[in-house]
Amino acid sequence: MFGFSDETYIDVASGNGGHGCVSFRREKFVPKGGPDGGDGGRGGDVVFVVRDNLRTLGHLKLQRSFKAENGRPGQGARCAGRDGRDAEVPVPPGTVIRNAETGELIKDLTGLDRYVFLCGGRGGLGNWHFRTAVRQTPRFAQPGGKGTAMRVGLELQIIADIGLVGFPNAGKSSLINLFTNARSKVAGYPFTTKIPVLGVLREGDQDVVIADIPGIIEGASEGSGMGYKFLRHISRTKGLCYLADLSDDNYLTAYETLRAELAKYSEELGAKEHIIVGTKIDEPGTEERFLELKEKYSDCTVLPLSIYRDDLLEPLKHALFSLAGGRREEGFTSRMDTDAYYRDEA
Ligand SMILES: Nc1nc2c(ncn2[C@@H]2O[C@H](COP(=O)(O)OP(=O)(O)OP(=O)(O)O)[C@@H](O)[C@H]2O)c(=O)[nH]1
Ligand SMILES: [Mg+2]
Repeated sequence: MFGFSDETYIDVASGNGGHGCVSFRREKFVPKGGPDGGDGGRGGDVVFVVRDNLRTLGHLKLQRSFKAENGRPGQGARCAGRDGRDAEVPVPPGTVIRNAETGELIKDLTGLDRYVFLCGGRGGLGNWHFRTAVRQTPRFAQPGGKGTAMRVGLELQIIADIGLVGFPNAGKSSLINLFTNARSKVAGYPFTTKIPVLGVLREGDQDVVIADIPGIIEGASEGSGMGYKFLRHISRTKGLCYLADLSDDNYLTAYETLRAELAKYSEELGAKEHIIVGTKIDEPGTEERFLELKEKYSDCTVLPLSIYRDDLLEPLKHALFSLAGGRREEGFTSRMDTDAYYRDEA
């Protein structure tokens, strides 16, 4: 199958705390100098760092294990051991941490720069902490706390403002290529797009991130075709753009079928704000079909599109901007590396 890196697992471990030290002050003119064992250092944490320049989880297939450093043991003369260095796990925006076995959600990193996932063990106390009036020579110290090790699943949920939804061959990739910097593969056969592609539509200082996902077919919510696997990528969009291919005989039912399929996958997805785009309006007989479509869904924004007609671009662009609610959310990068998807596909 295609290796789009949208799911992986890694092994992470925080560091053990350093042991406290047992030591007594031994100095020439200080007989019985008393306990002076220092504390152990803290074990390093496991920290997830969200990096805007990453687009996939591919790099985590090359390094699966992240272990923070152990704290160093304490030393004599009340010297504390050094704290262990943290282990940083770089992840792209939109990453979600899950329990590797059950798939249960542990943490959604959206909106965060850093997230301390596992704390290192605490440093053990040195023996000088344990001196009392009646126990002047404590020959023990506290051991360092143990770090935690576990396997976690990571999942990438693409953060796009608008998701394109359409049957295979409806013209989704053509649309994203026309409007954005994306270069999604276009061809006259179904399932050309095998992995999601993001593109940015920019005007002035505003931009809208659009996601092209593989075509959805009836039964997708039960796993037919390949769109299903990618529905979650559009689950966080602000709006959807349904494509109805006007040159196809199903042009009048496409929208409803697609929407019902999405609703079966998730009610929220089916209820998302949306517009309808009738594509390929340069083909013979499609003008009438478009009017029919527009009339049938008169309570919805229905717009025509042809990749050969520049006059239709502006109204659709406008509709896409208002669907996305103007400005994109804070904390999302506009830098796109769509090529990364292709690299991962290989
Ligand atoms: N005449 C005409 N053909 C178009 C238009 N837009 C797309 N096509 C053609 O329709 C075919 C499918 O286009 P794609 O953009 O690959 O369709 P898609 O929805 O991304 O398809 P999948 O990725 O397979 O789901 C290609 O042969 C395109 O050249 C259009 O506006 N007019
Ligand atoms: Mg496509």
